[in-house]
Parts: sequence; C-alpha cells; structure tokens
Amino acid sequence: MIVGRRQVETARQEDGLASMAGDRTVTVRRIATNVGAVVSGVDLRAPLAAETVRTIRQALLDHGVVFMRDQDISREQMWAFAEHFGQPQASDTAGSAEDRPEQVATLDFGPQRGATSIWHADMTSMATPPLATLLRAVQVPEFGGDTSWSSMAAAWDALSPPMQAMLDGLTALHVVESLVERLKDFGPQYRATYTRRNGVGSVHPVALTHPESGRRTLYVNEAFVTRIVELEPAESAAVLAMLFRHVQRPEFTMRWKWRANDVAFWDNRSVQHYASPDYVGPRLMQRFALAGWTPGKPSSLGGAADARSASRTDS
Ligand SMILES: O=C(O)CCC(=O)C(=O)O
Repeated sequence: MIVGRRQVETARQEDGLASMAGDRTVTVRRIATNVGAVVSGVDLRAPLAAETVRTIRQALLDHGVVFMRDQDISREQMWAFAEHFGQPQASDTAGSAEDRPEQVATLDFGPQRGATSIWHADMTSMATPPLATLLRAVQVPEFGGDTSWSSMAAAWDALSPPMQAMLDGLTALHVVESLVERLKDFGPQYRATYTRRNGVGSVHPVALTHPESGRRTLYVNEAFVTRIVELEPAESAAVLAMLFRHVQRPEFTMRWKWRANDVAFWDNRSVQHYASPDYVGPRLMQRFALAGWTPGKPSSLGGAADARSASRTDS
C-alpha cells in the first residue's frame, strides 16, 4: 500500500526534472513502485552543487536506494561524494572517523558470497548499524550477480492493523553468529575482530518510525534476528518466519542488473537487500558505509557532514 503523500512526491519526480546543477539537468526516475530510483546527470568526478546533494538526499529518502550509472571514479571521489551524507568508514564493524579512502577494498566475495545472499540490512547486530552503504561495480559477470532491494515501509504498510498492533512496541535480538557461519573459513577471524569491539548482538525495536521520512518501517531481517524478546520461543519463531517471508514479496522489491561503474547508495534504515550468488567469474565491487545510527533514535543523512562543515565555519 502506498500512502497518498508518497504518491504525490513520486508523481512530482516522475516528470524527470529534479534540479539543475551547473549546465547539467539532474533527474530522478523511479524504477519500481516501492523502492529504487536512478539519478542521472550527476558526475561524481566533479564537486557537487548543493542542489544536487539535496536532490540525491531526497531521492534516497523517497526511494530507499538510488543508482548512478557510468561513474568511472576513484575511491577518493566516491569517498568525497559520501561525505556529503555522513561519516564514511572503510569497515562497518571496525571503522572510525580516522578511516581513509585508500583503505576501501576491491572485493570479490568469492566463497563467502553466501554471506550476502540472504535478505538483510547491514550489520544490525551492532548497537549502531551503518546508516547507509555505497557499492560501486568495478567488474561484473556477463550475467547473474544482480542485487535486489526491498522497501521495509511497504512491508510494514502491507501488514494488517491487528498484526501491526501486535508487533508495535516489541523488540528483537540481532546477533552476529549466523553471519559468522555464512562467512565459512573467514568466520572465526571475523568473529574475533567483531566481538572485541561490538559484543555479540543488540536488541532493536521490531518496528521503527524512520527518523527522516516519518514512515513506519519493519526492522527485522533474516541475517541477524534470532528472537523477538517479549514472545515465547515458539511464538517468536513462527512470527519471524512469517515476517522473513513477508519482506520478500516481489511488489516490495526491485532487482538491479549491474554494469561496471554503477554506484548504488542505500538507506539501511528503510530497506533490506539480497545479493544473488548465481554467477561465474569475477564480480569485483568497492564498498563502504556511513557511520552508524541508533535504531529508534533521531539520525539524519548529512547530519555528520553538516556538523563538520558548521564547525569548520565556526573556527
Ligand atoms: O554484493 C552485493 O551486491 C551486495 C553485498 C551486500 O550485501 C552488502 O554490501 O551489504
């Protein structure tokens, strides 16, 4: 179900003209009903006009994930783009404000690819999971290796009012251990680094009000959630099985077929994603995230960046 306000916003954007940046027209085009938009007319090799940053930020809030094609950019240029929206970190779990773009790895998940072929928001086992994530395709297979995203606001809206009332106010336990298992041989090393800094898990609300869009969203994912705390184990297992299936409904989702130099940028507060492991040959991606937010608490895209530029101005 799409609420009226969103339909109006969407119609406004569908005329394609979002803003002018220098002599370029920046356009935002939806690619599915509930999630995903392509932003065109942006060149991430050049400094971005403030209006372009605002357009991309709004597109991310409206659509959960945005894509920019043909971005043959360096790590430094991708990092500089990300800094408009928050504090980039090279590692979700061990990163800090001291991280630098040269630490961003070019990865082929290879034998660990099963780790991301499950519906998830990134690292929700942390007390402060990443706010948003960026992924750039460096080399893609001829076919396969698509990534899908699902709108957690659409998933919430489609639940019946009695089910929403039951879930409202409940909390869920998110743990890292099932990711450790999916990482296979790499798992034990990952567990050691992760738990030293982050413990083993966190409890977050089952449903959240998105701190910027104001939409209610479902915040449980199959990769990390093992238990709804307030329910009996058997009740919890049954409800979670229903919800993990529910978020996959095709009408909440979109699927992206990668080309080299595509950049995807998603809001971990409002979407889940799934990487299809159905490819042969190399699939090389560069990936990093924006420093975390506390689910259920205020947070904003651009909040950290705005604060940093304000403090630079003040001094
Ligand atoms: O490789 C992909 O398409 C997505 C990987 C993923 O799940 C992630 O970066 O969090």
